[in-house]
Amino acid sequence: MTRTERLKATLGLEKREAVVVYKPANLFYLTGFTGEGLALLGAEHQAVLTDFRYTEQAQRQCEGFEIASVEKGQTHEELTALLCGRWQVDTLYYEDDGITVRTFHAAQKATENISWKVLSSEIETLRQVKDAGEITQIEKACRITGDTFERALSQIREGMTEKELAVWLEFDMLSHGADGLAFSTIVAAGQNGSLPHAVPGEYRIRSGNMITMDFGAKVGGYCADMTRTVAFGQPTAEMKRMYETVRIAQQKSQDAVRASGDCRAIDAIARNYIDAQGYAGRFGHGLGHSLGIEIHESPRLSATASATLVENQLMTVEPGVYLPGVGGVRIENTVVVQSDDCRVLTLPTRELLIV
Ligand SMILES: [Mn+2]
Repeated sequence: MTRTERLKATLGLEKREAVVVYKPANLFYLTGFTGEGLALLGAEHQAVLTDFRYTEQAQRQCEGFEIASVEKGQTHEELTALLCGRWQVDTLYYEDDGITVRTFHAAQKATENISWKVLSSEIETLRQVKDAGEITQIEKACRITGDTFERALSQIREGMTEKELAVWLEFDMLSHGADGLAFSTIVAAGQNGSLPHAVPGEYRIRSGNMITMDFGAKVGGYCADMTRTVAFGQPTAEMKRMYETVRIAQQKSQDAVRASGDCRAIDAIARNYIDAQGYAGRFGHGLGHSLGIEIHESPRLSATASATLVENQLMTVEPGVYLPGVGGVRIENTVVVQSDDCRVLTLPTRELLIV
């Protein structure tokens, strides 16, 4: 079954119904299209709607789809209405979290006799479990990311700014096979390490700093996500203790990742351990998230999660400890959920490295 066939089966799509797909990640997942436009998926017809700039690209990328291009002055919504008339569609499913209010109003106006139904997360649910081809892309992305980290260790210099190190990481990934970046690189040195999502700035790295690097390559449209904290020069006893706490929390919780694993219970393994070491409240984010076409996907490993893991989901496991005025430590691996355990795709050591 193709992905669109699976979606139509999940929805029980009837002859007079169609799905309109605007969200870029869903559009790419269902059609392979990376340009601007949308997909219209009927029970018997399916089309990618775009404009002149992407027509040829869509023809190359979207096998099994009719390619419809807007005429001059025509909106995508008017073209949608035209196809609905041709296909005798009277009901459209749409992503209520994927289009603007303006687009929705334009679409409703263009398709006066059509009724609209909200799609819940059916497409995202299909995306949760990855096929072999998707896992291969993420594995490649993780390999490139890990190799870049290994090379970065000999590049860190006294006086280098966080931003310079971030740019070095990004350039190196792109020079070694990454198609793009999975997200904006985080480099946080010294006290900045207490900000989980620090933006790399002009702070100059100096001896005694811990440096957190959170970054990832994108390959074939799929993301990698990795974090390591290293010591530049001798770390204090306090930083070493923080590091060991996070390292053990990461290992214990990662060891619990397997099919049928409870997302909340896995989070609790890391959280309880960190709390018990005297850092209660200093690990303020979830333990991990799924990833794929997007860097943050469902399910999540968190204190409020209710899902259980399924084989071939990709998860990050990334506990951290953050102490304002002192700094922070985070260790993050990307793993594939397997029936009895998980396969780790992030290969660099989790031991404390002093560079
Ligand atoms: Mn992450």
